[in-house]
Amino acid sequence: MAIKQVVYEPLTTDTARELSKNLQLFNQNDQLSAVEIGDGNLNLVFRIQNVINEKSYIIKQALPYAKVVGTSWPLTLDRSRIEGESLKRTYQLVPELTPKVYYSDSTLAVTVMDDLSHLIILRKGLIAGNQYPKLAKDIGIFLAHTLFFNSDFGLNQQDKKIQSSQFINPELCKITEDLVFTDPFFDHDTNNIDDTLKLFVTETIWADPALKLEVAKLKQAFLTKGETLVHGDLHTGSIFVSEEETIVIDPEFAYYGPFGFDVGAFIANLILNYLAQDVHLAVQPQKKAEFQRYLLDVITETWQVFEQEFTTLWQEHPQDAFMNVDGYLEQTLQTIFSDAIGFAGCKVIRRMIGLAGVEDVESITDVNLRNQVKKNALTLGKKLIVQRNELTSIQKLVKVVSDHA
Ligand code: SR1
Ligand code: MG
Repeated sequence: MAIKQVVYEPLTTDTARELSKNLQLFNQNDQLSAVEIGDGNLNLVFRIQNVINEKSYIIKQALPYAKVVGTSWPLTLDRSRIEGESLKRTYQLVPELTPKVYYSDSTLAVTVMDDLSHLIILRKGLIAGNQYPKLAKDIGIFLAHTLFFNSDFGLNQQDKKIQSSQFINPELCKITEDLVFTDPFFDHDTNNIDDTLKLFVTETIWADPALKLEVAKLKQAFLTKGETLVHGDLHTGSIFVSEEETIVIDPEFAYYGPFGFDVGAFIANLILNYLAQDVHLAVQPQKKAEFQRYLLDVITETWQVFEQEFTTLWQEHPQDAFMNVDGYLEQTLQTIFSDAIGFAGCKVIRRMIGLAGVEDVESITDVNLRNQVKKNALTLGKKLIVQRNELTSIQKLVKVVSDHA
């Protein structure tokens, strides 16, 4: 059905509309609207809609550079292939939590998928103080199924090796290695730090050798633990939600990495929203307390659902002879948990001082209030990294967050 495009060119609204007709997503005579709606750091995103019956699709196209910086930062188009393959694999495992891919083309670097415009990006929903009753359960299930069934525990070990070779993603991993695990911990020119915060960052982060040692270990885990196919960028901007639905998008950073990476990313972004609510909801103390309690409950329930579901999958679909050995499951879960807390700490810190901030915090216009949130986040991120092996239960983790001032 598709017409193979041999040369890459960035789409325009006109060529995106034309492509959707060539792909027979619509009839030739349909009147279509096309709008570029991408607000992320890297890609073009077009929404193509039949103006009469409102049927619509998303065409996502990778640009050959990082949009957030410009053409001076070239970036592989292969991330589009990775994203398409990851979405298709995830759709096999959790179809209700993933957009369906209708077409992908690695030359044009496009992926055509469900339009999710009836949902809201979770980050925006949380900033607005909305609660999503299904979120924790859905993300717990998403994490358990994707992480288990792409690992040697749940996938034939030969198949896992073949699959892992399809997700070699060096350039996108390098972004994470630099922006999450390296640059924020040094006085690096990619960092984005208000002058009034620089002394605090110097003393609290850059001059702390014990912190740096722990970050070095976490970076090493990111570099070497090819345990399972991770989403690779599971922040609250990568999740669409409503009260009834949760859909995870945007796995262009997917690669074979540590079990705890996605878990940590999700927790980190909930923590950042929690800290930012000190300002956003400052004039509504009761709503603030209630909403922050909700965020902690989401963290708790996500982990509990993940743990229960992972345990069930471990017992029902074992691929390794050792999986019924006493203590193996418990030790695996404990390692996932402590890795996740450490990764969460790194992600909290990178969003405060690194290249790409988060709207939850950056939308605080008063620089003093924003800096106070950033200071809280930096010291909490540090605690998570250095105390990760002592935080041996979800209750202990949540207490560290709620006790932190
Ligand atoms: C240059 S890309 C900056 C960040 O945006 C993505 O969402 C990733 O988190 C990446 O680190
Ligand atoms: Mg993204």
